[in-house]
Amino acid sequence: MIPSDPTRLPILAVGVIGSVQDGKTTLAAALTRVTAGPPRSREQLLDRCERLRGVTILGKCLEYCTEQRRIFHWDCPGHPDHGKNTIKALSQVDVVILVVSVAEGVREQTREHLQFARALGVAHVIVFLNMCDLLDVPELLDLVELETRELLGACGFDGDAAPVIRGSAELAARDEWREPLYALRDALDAAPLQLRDAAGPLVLPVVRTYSRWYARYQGIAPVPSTVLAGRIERGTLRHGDALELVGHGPVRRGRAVQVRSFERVVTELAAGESAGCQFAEVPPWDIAAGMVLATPGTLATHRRFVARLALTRSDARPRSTWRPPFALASGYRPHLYVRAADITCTVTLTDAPRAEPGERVTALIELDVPTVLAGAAGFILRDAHWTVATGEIAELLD
Ligand SMILES: Nc1nc2c(ncn2[C@@H]2O[C@H](COP(=O)(O)OP(=O)(O)OP(=O)(O)O)[C@@H](O)[C@H]2O)c(=O)[nH]1
Ligand SMILES: [Mg+2]
Repeated sequence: MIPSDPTRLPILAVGVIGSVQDGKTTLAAALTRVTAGPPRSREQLLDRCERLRGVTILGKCLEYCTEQRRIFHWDCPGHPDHGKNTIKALSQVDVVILVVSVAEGVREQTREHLQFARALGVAHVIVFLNMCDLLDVPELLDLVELETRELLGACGFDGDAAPVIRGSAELAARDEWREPLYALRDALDAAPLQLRDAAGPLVLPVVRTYSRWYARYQGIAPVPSTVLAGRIERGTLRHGDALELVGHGPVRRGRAVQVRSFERVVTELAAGESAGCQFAEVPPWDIAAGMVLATPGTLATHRRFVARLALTRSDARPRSTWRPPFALASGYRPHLYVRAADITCTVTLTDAPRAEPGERVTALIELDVPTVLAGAAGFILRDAHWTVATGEIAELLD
């Protein structure tokens, strides 16, 4: 039974990952049918452009409740071209559901998404073996499960302990085979919660922005403002607070003139909540995803830091005959993803002139623009659509 006031339930943010067309969006639609919240179909979860392409591009956050948790469900894109959107979604989650189609087995993005999740500090994974309606040979299902558990172990998760559920999202979304979805709901109820500090100074990494700068002329907004969306990492966001945006250049000061949680306008939101903040006085062209909304004077930005890097193994890309495995040398300039920020950087190896795929090395990293690095769980280095390395910050310099 769902309590009368679901906003009092503890929050669990879940990212649903897996390779392209493995059934993540269909699973989201199926989950809305076995939990409290408006039921949605797969088509309703895709925007117009996504329906035309047939694949998820931006990812979407849904809110629903189980008996014990209020779930923020991030439906991530699986296509390799949209890895950046997957990273931004995963920067806001506590646990992940890995969807693996038993018809296809483990694929390249299955591994890459697990690599993202691990690098961003996610430790708990639930596996959903999807499309079991297409393949009902138990031995083959066992094989896919074994392969998935091995992959989890290789990516730094506890492969033996992870719950693995076999089912079909398509049938569950048609209300035909719901038992696996009940098991998935129970696994979400049993997933570990993260404790967050709601009393400290505010930290809200901006993931998306929406302009309301001209809306006052249309009578929609009373003051020119920009809507910032993201998940509160620490502290409490209150209506009327004077706040500052830190990162990517000079600090911008403004005021929170409206605070929203999904469709609800509220007066305050605590750490762990997904927030939309109408931020007055700063135009949208001065705001970039990756900036952090903070209590004035509490956050510093950094440009240079020492990092421990783990280079992606070359065998992680079994079908990469057309692209050489990446060795890394000093002066290399990939994109660095930390929280919701995406910044070009220069890597200088400190111990050796060159690092090969699969190696672990120490490097000095210099960002092109300063950003907030303190407290970040980890970061990802990518070059075009290919993940070069994941890493953690060892020491912040300046
Ligand atoms: N037979 C069968 N088809 C399924 C199942 N789950 C999903 N599908 C189909 O697989 C196709 C892709 O499903 P989506 O849910 O869009 O896959 P996705 O993982 O969200 O795809 P991307 O977001 O683009 O990576 C759709 O045509 C679904 O109808 C299933 O359990 N059984
Ligand atoms: Mg999808």
